[in-house]
Amino acid sequence: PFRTRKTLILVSVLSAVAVIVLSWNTWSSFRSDAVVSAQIYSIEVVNEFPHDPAAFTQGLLYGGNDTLLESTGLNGHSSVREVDLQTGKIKILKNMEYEYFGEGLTLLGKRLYQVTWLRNTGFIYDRYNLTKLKSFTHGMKDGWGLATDGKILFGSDGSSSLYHLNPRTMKAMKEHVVKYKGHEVHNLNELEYINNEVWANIWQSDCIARISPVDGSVIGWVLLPELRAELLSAGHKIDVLNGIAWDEDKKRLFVTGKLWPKLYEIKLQPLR
Ligand code: DDQ
Ligand code: CA
Repeated sequence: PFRTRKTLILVSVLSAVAVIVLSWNTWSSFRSDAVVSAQIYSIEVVNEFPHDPAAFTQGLLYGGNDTLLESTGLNGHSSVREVDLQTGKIKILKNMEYEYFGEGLTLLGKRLYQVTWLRNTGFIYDRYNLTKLKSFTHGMKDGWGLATDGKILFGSDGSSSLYHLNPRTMKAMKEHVVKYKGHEVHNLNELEYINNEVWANIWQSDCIARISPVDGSVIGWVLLPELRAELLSAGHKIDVLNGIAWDEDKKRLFVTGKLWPKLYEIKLQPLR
């Protein structure tokens, strides 16, 4: 009886270990599958709208009521503006001082937050008349993109970091390195918060990364080379894709680029 008891204990311990090992393997393969299966999307254009071809778009968001709020760059051409979606006409324009190069823009409550390139300086404007209310410094290495979930701000500085910023201090509360299958994704630029994800234009590419704000992992890629290609083949002197805006009410997704004469409303098509 002693032998059998010992065997029984051994068998139970071994099977317990086996269960733990097997479930751990299942769990890890489930986890790595989740990363590997990042969905790839192409796009379909649903609407085209005029866009100021002199706007070096650096920040873009939907302002409600068929308006867009936009930040433009280049020294001497930088601005924050409210634009009519249908006509592309500027409704309110605030030009910035020569020393500032406008970058990311986001709206939290009634305040518009804007960062600038190569100066650790940002500005807060009144959303309705675009009057400058104050300036701030921030906790990023540079000012590229901004977005918000309605509570905190997300920021990018051209590196692979996605920052969680405290809107009261503009200091970083968290910093995630954005990765796709373990590889760092650099050049994060203009941002947009869409359905619990942060979407980022990758500078000098025709790609948008869909990023989990929880850990910085890339959960999808949107590939849209045809927009820039079409504008270039029509002879337009344009720069890169930049500017994502989401209309939460009507679920409309808009993209444009630097010096692009058009702004596109697009829909995603999963590939494969
Ligand atoms: N950034 O948007 C990627 C942060 C900066 C883009 C800088 C582009 C500089 C263009 C300078 C042209 C001068 C005529
Ligand atoms: Ca945006």
